[in-house]
Amino acid sequence: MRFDVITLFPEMVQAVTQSGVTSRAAEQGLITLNCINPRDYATDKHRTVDDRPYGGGPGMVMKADVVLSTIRDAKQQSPASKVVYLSPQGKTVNQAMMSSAAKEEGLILLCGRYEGIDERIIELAVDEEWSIGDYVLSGGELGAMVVIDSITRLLPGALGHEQSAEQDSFSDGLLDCPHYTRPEEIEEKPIPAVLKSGNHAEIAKWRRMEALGRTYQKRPDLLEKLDLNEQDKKLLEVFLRQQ
Ligand code: 9D3
Repeated sequence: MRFDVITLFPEMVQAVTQSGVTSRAAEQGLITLNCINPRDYATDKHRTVDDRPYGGGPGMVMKADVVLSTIRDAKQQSPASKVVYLSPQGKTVNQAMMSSAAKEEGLILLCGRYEGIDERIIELAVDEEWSIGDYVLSGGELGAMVVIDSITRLLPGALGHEQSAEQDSFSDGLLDCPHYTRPEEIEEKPIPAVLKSGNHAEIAKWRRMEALGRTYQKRPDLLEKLDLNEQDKKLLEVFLRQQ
């Protein structure tokens, strides 16, 4: 999958290719990251990318002419890619949106800075507008990095151990079960005995029960969206009885 990121801070976004799953995916050629700096498309002596807002007020706005030229060049490099503008006004991303985006050939991720971009850019050249949550960031770069990370781990071969993406929290609409490793006991807290039983069916059942129980307790909103089968309903009852 190809990511073209339009950003005034390319070094910030390039960090995704320097650690972890996304770095390995780039090495393996599963993803390509190409950063395009709008400053390179400014035509004046000072390479101006922003200007004062019409109507007055604080802050600056990214210029339509400069950003449109940048997007046009990105589209020329990646004609099949959707243009996504990261912005607080966008649809809040979720795992389903990441899954569907992972099937695209590529994405052109447009990162705003200052107060945002001239609205006409959105009307003329943006396909979708995405937010990463209801809090204030200083620009779209962290949003683009979140999107790249989340999509990359869904690409076949990116995780090495293939089940992990499926087992992730949210892939089946539930939170993950708890995890334990050595030591077997710490500060008088042992691990749950079932995990040492060697009974893999019992372990799977226990993990499912914990996932259902924690989702009920921590994220009831997620559980409300699911239509639990009879077995899951029983497991949740057992979990709640044990609390
Ligand atoms: C404090 C400035 N705000 C005026 C009321 C508006 C505003 C402008 C620009 C708020 C944030 C930003 C920059 N944010 C992003 O570019 C951004 C973002 C975000 O702030 N929150 C969640 N997702 C995203 S994606 C891009």
